Amino acid sequence: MKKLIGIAAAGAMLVALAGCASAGGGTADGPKPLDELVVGFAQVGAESGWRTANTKDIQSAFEEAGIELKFSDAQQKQENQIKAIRSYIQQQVDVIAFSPVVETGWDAVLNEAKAAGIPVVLTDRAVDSKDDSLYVSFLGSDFVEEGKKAGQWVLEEYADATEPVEIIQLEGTTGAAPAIDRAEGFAEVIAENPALEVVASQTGDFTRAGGKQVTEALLKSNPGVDLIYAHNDDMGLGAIEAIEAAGLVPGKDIKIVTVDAVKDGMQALADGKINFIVECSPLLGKQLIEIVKQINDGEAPEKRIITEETTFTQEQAIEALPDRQY
Ligand code: GYE
Repeated sequence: MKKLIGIAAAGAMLVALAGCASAGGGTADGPKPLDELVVGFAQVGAESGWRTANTKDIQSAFEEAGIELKFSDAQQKQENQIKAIRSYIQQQVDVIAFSPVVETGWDAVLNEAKAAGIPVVLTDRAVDSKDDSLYVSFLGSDFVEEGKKAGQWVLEEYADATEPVEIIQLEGTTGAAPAIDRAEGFAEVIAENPALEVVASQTGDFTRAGGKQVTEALLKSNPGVDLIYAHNDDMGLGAIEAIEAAGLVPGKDIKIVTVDAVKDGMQALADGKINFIVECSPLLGKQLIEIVKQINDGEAPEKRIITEETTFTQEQAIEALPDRQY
């Protein structure tokens, strides 16, 4: 009898969940066939090698799954992303997924999606909102942890330092989750050794050109710099160009630590121009498909799905490079 009640309760729950799904773009009659599902994806832009790999991976995962993907590139502007999300709401897509360029300022548009009954999935970057009912799941890396891993390498590298170690930080896009969190994690760890000092910190907007320009200027005002911590590979690659142009040797005269581990970054690491890279995986496509399917099936996806990632030394980069897909 007990068992029967259990089954009845489970049945009632399923009905309730299916109700949620219908409010969320599925049909009241149960899941839609995959080839009838439509997902709108509002991408940040094409600012880095990471982003290009992320876009490719998402597009091919949808193609493989046979689910229609409407894709837009916001060129790193929040207003463009908001416009794209509004147009997806208007088109009554089944699910909206997006990677918020900055953390704040999303409540209004996400409330519109909620009112329209369209579930929202955050991929890669978080929003800073008190209302976590505005999205069903957040899939991506733990950026604070990435900053800590970068800081840990610096801490060990300069464990015996008696003189001050001058560090320049190249920040990602101002207000973006990975810029805020990678700075926070790094600062927390290097605080353990007072010799480690961030003498300058400026945004290079996650681009190679930005990293180069900022480094050029900061090398002039900080000629004694020992290390550059860049929030992504692309800015680190820009820094390499600036360091070489100044007649210095990247990786030796000035050490470089970055985050991402995309192919160009890994090549520079293997070549000895970067000293350490913390991996941040852009391959979120397959997991996003799983989340979309769960929503379509009336199941509640996990609220927070954290990407697994590692770190690379120069030796490890030489070994890993031949199999690197992106
Ligand atoms: O590290 C950087 C990109 O949000 C994790 O955005 C992403 C970051 C990535 O531009 O290269």
